[in-house]
Amino acid sequence: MWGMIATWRMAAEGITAGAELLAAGKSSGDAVETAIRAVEDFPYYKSVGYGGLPNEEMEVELDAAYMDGNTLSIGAVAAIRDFANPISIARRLSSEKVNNLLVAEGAEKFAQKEGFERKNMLTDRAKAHYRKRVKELKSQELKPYSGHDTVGMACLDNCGGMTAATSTSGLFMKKKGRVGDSPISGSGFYADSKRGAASATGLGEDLMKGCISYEIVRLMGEGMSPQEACETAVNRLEAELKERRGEAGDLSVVAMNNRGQWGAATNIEGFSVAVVTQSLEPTVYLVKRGG
Ligand code: SD4
Repeated sequence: MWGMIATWRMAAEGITAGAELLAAGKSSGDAVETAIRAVEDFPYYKSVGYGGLPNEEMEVELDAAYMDGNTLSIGAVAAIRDFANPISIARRLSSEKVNNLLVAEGAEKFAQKEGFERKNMLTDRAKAHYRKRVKELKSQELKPYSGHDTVGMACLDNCGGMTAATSTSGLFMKKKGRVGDSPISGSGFYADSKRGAASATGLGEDLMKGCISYEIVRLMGEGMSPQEACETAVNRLEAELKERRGEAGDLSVVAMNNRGQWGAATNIEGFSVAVVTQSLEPTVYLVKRGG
C-alpha cells in the first residue's frame, strides 16, 4: 500500500510526480522530496519557493522541513535566502547527527558548502503582488496573513516507510527572521512509521501552541483514524485558543496512517487537499470547515 496527501490543490502536480516514484517502489522520502521540489520550482505559487512572497524588507526567506518516520530523523532550515530547493537542504540535514535545524546565514553556509543550487528567489511578479497586497491592506483592512499556502505532505511507501515534509515562504509581510511552524518538529510536521504522519498549514504562531502535527500522530497511535485525529486536534486547539485568548488563527491539517488511510480538517473556508493512493491520478478535495 502506498499513498500521499498534501495541503492545497497547488500540490496536485507535485504529488503526481511523487506517485510515479512510489508506484515504482521508491521510498516515501524520495517521493516527498520530488513532489515538494515541483511546488518550490513553480514560479506562480506565491507562498512556496521560487516566486514566494518576500518579508517586510523585500527578501524571500524560506522555511522547510523533512522527517523520516523510520528513524525519526529530522532536518530543517528556516529563514534561508537565495537557494532554489529548501526541501532538499532540509533532507540533507536530516542525515546529520547534530545541527539538524539551521537558520538564516548558517543554513546558507551549509547549503553552499554542500553544493546546492543558488538562486534569487524573488521574482518581479512576487514584488508586484507584494506591493498590490500592501495597498489592499491599507484600503480594505485585510489581515497581513490573508492568502498564504504552505505545502505540507504526509506519505507512505510500499515498504511501510513514512515521511512528512513542508516548504513555505511563511506569512505575508512577516518580519525578517520570523520563523513559523513549518520547520518546527511536531508543529508543522511529524512522521512516525509505526503510527502515521501529519502536516499543518495556517497561522504558525497558533499551530505551534498545540504542537498540532505531533498531536495528530499521537491520536492515530491511540487508535483514531486519520480523519478523527485531524478533526479532534483542530477542534480542540481552536476551542482552547478561543477560550484562553478570545480568538484562533487559521488551522488546517492533513494526515495519513501506516495503512494508507488519510484525513484532513480545517477551521477555515476554502482549504483544499491533494491525495494519491495506489493511483497516479491525484484527487483534489475541498475540506469542509469543522470536519
Ligand atoms: C507559517 N504555517 O509560516 C505557515 C504559513 C502557512 O498557509 O501555512 N500558510 O506560519
